[in-house]
Amino acid sequence: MKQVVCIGETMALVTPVEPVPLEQADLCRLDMGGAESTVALYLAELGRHARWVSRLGDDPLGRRILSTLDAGGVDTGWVRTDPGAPTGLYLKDPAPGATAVHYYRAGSAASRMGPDDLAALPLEEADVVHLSGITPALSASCADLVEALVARLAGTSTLVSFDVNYRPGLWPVEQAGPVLLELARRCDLVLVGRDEAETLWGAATAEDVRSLLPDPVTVVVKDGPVGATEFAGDTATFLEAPTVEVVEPVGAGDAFAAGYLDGLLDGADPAERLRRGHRLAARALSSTSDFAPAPAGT
Ligand code: KDG
Repeated sequence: MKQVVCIGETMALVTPVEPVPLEQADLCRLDMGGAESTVALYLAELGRHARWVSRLGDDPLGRRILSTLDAGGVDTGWVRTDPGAPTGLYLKDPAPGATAVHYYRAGSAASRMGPDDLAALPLEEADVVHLSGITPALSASCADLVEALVARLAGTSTLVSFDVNYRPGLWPVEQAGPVLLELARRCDLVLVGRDEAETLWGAATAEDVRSLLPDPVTVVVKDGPVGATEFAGDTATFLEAPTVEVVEPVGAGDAFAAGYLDGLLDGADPAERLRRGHRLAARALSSTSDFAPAPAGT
């Protein structure tokens, strides 16, 4: 079976049960959130062999994350427990039109990952290795891990998928912009929001992003409710997004990435790849969880 390996940090997540600001919330839910493990959860749900690679603390939150991923069908066999550091935590703070996040992740177990975490893993056997621009922002050793990974997989048959995922709470744009652009240029597939490309690189349109990331990189530029454009070789394909009543947007990009990768692994044409991305993103937009449970009866 085709295998996707997703690498990155997952944290415990506290979210108000109703989409109200934290200061006003009476009830909160304990959940988990991590861009790459969310992609793995959707892919596992779609019947894919999806692995997640990371470190967790030797604590109840780490064990809870591990058992949730196991129950979701994600292969966690390569996850390491680090007794020397805690599992990270983040809080979602919904506000009209935007959700703020508060991180308690500095010095977390995952932030202590480095190139050695991957050295012995047969990543070349995977069809896709998926990573995000969050990881190089976590620590110097995590930045080294990403660098070593991209260098190692260059020129192999493993497709390196990179979701830019700029997190302003982790690093300033002046630092993140050049690092993320340089990494994106060396990956096979890049997923990026139009607005984040503008923030990071001043690229205002999908075509501007394409000109920064030319062939052979396949680029998917997501423009929220407008739609998404895939640039592959000389071909540009745009697909409008479905209309969705947005409950909470965090996690929609990960859902899109999973749907798109699922289409790619099936050899689906560009419009179908984008359609699968939009379909899962719509599900995530309708939920306050990063990984949105499948609607009843599906
Ligand atoms: O894409 C959603 C992620 O932002 C969320 O799950 C938390 O991975 C996360 C991060 O590091 O911000």
